[in-house]
Amino acid sequence: MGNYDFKAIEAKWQDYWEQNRSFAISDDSSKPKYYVLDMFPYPSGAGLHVGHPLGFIASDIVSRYRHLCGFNVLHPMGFDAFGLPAEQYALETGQHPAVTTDVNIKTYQAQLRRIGFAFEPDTTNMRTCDPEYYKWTQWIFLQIFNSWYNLESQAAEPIDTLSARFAQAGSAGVKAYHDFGGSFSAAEWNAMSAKGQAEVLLSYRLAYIAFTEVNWCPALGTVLANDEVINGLSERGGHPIVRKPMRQWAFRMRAYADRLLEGLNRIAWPESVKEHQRNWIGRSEGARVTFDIAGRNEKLEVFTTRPDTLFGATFMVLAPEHPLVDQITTAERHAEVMEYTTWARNRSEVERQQEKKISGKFTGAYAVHPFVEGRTIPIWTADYVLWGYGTGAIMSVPAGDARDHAFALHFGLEIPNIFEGQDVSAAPYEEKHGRLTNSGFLDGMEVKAAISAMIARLEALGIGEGRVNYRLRDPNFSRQRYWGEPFPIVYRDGIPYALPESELPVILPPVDSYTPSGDGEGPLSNLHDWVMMPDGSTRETNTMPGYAGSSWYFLRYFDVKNQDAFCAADKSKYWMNVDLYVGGSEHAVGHLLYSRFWMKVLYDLGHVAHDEPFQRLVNQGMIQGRSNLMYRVHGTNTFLSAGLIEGKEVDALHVDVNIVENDILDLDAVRKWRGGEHKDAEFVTEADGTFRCGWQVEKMGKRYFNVVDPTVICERYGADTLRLYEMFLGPLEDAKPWNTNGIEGSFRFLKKVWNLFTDESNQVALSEEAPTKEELRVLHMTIGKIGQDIENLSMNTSVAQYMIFVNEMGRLKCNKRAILEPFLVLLAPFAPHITEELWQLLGHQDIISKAKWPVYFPEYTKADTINYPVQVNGKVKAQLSIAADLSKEQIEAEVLANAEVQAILQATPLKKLVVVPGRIVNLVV
Ligand code: ANZ
Repeated sequence: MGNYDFKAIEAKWQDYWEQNRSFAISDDSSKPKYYVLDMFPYPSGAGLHVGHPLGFIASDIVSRYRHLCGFNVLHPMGFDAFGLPAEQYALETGQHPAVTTDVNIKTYQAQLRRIGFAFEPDTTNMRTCDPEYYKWTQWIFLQIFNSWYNLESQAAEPIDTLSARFAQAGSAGVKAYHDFGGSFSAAEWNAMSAKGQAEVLLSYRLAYIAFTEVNWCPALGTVLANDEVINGLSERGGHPIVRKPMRQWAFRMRAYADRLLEGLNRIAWPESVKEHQRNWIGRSEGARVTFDIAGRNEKLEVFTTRPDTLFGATFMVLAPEHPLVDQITTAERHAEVMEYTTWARNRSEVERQQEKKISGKFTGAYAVHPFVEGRTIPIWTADYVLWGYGTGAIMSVPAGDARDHAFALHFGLEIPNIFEGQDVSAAPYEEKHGRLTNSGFLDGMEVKAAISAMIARLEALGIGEGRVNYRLRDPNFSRQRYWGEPFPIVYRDGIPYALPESELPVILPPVDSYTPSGDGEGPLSNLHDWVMMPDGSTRETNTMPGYAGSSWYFLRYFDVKNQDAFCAADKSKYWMNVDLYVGGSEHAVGHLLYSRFWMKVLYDLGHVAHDEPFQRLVNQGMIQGRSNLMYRVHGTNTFLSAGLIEGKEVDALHVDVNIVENDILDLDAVRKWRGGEHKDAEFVTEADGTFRCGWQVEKMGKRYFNVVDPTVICERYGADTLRLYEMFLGPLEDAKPWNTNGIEGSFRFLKKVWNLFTDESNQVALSEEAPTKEELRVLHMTIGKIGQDIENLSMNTSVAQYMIFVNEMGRLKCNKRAILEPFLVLLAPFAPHITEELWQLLGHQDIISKAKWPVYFPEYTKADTINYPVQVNGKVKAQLSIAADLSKEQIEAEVLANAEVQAILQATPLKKLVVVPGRIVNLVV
């Protein structure tokens, strides 16, 4: 029995892989490629805990497996390095975010290296905050800025093609996704000043400036995206959010709504993530209907998915932000209504949609019902109607829509029973069809048909049309912060212009203070000399948001050193798209949607050959912490072991899991813990002298003292044990608690593997004998199972199979090279260090990482003999071992010739013999 010196072994091979660049990608594009990607980490000050590498280990196993199968594999790992936490820290401590980010990255790199990942060596220092990198983030932004969306070709095109069309034929023939209010002829266009033209183009560019109401977080001094706001509070820090109009960059991502939906059908993602994106995009078919306003010239336009319910509309509602509110509200109501809209605009969207807090005001104005002679409909404003959706105005059908119904009830408005003989007040509204029965042309129709008939009628009258609406908003793309990419944009005369490519990157300048200016402008606006350009133009002082660098990083990994392009076209054609993407489910509609959008723009402009970045997505589950608790008798300084607390009034205190082993507290350590906070406490132990802790599962985090550092585990048990154990914890996609107590099992298993190959002097001593069929059977079952498990990312069951294999070898007393050598290759993706070492000891010149995955022969897995239970009148009386390749008749003959069977038949004659080949023998006597 040898000595498994994992520390020396792991250090040796980590150095070897690094020095020999063992996992560098090759330029040989004749080889099949495999691109396996992890969501790259944001390097936080706390470092990695054992939960973080879970996905990385799974992807590393896939990557090492693909290497062994002969693929050109790319498994990169860089850093998402711009972002709020580093800036928050800078605000608190004055330390430059670049400095703390660099320190954190180095910690991460050291931690990751210790786990023995097969990362592509050129990628492991890629950082989104590196000017070499963000030069291309800025470049891609300019690509988006310099394009427009052509609805005819359903693609982005360079903005020059649009100006050319305007110059030739004016705005009329152009079908674009835009927000330009008017129209112009070619002559008018050509007569416009350069500024005038630039202004018009801004309404067409895919990146544009909007003064939009945003989620402004005073405490963080920044604007947050909708998905960064949870229940009216910032996702980070839980600070309150107010609505504030602000100069923002935004993308016309809505133009891509249908393509973003369609693309989902072509990718292998978890159905839940796809569904999340579909809901986020929120395509809904309906109609726009235009109403006259009694006694006024203005018209009121609504969006409805149920135009067939028009006869049931009893009031109209405008969003508080709707400009018509101010115009149509009658004089005597004006002050009251304006007070209301001011209040309502500052409520968060979530609050506004909660039915409990119904609010609204009557404007005093009326709309005219288009079909019912003399019927007018009161117009209200209420905050349950959102300005950003549809037209920001609705027709309310209390008999058809739950929110409208609740509103009508609240304000005592008319609720007509428009159903035939049904009591609508008690009806579940979504299930009923809110439609007036005496509506003539709709009578007796099903909902779908009625909707179409109504749209046809509206179109014929010129007061409405069928419309598709999307819930998706154009996302904001700017922050009033320091630690992000500067925009390659300058303003002249209030108009933003792109800086020439030759001026990229626009370097983030140093600042003295990270404090936002207070009025919402970011710290860069304080740098007068930087802001003012020599030619009098001024720089954009916003920076790009957190998702800028992560929206395209997967395109850089295979060409990190490229100085001439964000990546070479032939390389992206070869490497994209990502074959397997592993990451957390929290990015479902943020990062994963933005990346798809960027990819599609780059595709339209001809920069990449694919329009979907990630072919297969897997969300790894969260590893929760397992906290330890110690119990203090209430109001005293006496702690009781967990077995002694029954009937006592105790307070549970978290204690550092690192000074607890198998739930037994290290009493010396706890007295020294936290500066000796408990040095005078009394600890009452169990009869056996141990002090036991309680435990509970919760998030892994500093404040629960349940953080386990992977490096500590690697030092104690080794990286191979850590890798194996993380996979063994359970299915990759499940949430599961970390429990250091269980790790011994994985460690013992690897020691067993070591001993299977080595003798007392740590020399490998394998026999050259030919394998038996039984040995081959176990080997090939293992080959088949592991390969399939890795493809299915079912790594926890692989670990079980390894254990079965090693136990079987023990049982069979097998130490044959022909069996054990291929097994090492099978184990290598999970436990790369120990397998490298044994492989070398076996005399191989090349490393195991360059070996070949063993070929699977299913025929070996078939057993030589089959064990048949022999039933007599339904009861099992004997077991017969019969050769597996016999025919039914041969089996019958064997059964009848058997001594045990003959003994039975001596007593009673056989009536019937039934053989189910491969399964069972039945005798009826
Ligand atoms: C009349 C009606 C009758 C409606 C009925 C529904 C049921 P989706 O499917 O989400 O697109 N709506 C339209 N714009 C709105 C806005 N800005 N804020 C709040 N609500 C708005 O839902 C569209 C429906 O939501 C529209 O159809 C409209 O109410 C409402 F029995 O019109 B409906």
